[in-house]
Amino acid sequence: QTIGVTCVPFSGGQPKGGVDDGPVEMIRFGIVDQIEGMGYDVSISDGMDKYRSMRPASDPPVGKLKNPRYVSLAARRVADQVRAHCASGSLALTLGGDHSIAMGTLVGSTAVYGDDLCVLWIDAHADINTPATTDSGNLHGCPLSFILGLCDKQDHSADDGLFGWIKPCVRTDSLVYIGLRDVDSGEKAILRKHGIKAFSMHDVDRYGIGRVVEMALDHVNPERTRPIHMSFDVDALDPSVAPATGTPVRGGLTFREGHYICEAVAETGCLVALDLVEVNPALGDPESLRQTVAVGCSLVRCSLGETLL
Ligand code: DIR
Ligand code: MN
Ligand code: MN
Ligand code: MN
Repeated sequence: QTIGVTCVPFSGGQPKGGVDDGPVEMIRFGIVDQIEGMGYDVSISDGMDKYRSMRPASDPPVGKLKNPRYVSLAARRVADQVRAHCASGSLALTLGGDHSIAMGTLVGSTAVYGDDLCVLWIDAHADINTPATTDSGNLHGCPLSFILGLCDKQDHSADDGLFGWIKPCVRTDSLVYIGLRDVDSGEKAILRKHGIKAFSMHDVDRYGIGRVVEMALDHVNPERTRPIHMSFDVDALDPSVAPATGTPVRGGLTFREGHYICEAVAETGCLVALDLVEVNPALGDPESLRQTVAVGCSLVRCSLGETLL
């Protein structure tokens, strides 16, 4: 089995610099050697330097959306690279970068797996704002609205066709969340309206992570036969576990709960794409950075089948 790695040094989906250094720090920490050490072949997409140079000279907001051209260009490139990995039968591992790049990873994976694919979104946030509901204008809070096709016609006239290349490619009942605890009121309305399954930290407290993961998989993948794309925002973890991230929220997943999710997904044998995003090495002291990069790498290894025994 080959792991097709796409490094995306990109921060245009939110205002804090440094998250573009997430991939290089994970590489420096040894993620590629670690994956090879598990017996996988690794193939790395070329031209990761190109993401930085893609920033347009001028990129004024469209409606409320910030850096819309830059985000669109970068995500489009991500989509091509992830599609290529999936098409060759590799598991597509994407190292971010902020979460706006998931517009690209999901377009890429669904181009190959179609609507058989299901999505596990592990995050403190729902990332489902539309161009109309977003307060911040940060596109890392919006990727799912594009992927699910929730932007209404008005949103689209506002973005001038900029994101028109993203066709709805995941059904709302093929998506499930774990870890939510900071969801905007407009997002809550969207989740309710479309009946999107979400396990918040309240559910993790009530049922325990074991049952939550089982219920989440039962919802989108009852026979455990559908290919799984897991998009893991490191801010799903508690800030005491993953402090170096742009929008930390208290009351998150413990170290073990985060790893349990990855181990359980690995056990299904269905994982075809994994995003590990929002590691920001610029935030916090050197120890916070080391801790966050290390946990990012171990989440990846567990998702690829590393076990405790
Ligand atoms: C907020 C925060 N919902 C927004 N989103 C974040 O800006 O749309 N996503 N931090 O990761
Ligand atoms: Mn988040
Ligand atoms: Mn749109
Ligand atoms: Mn996110």
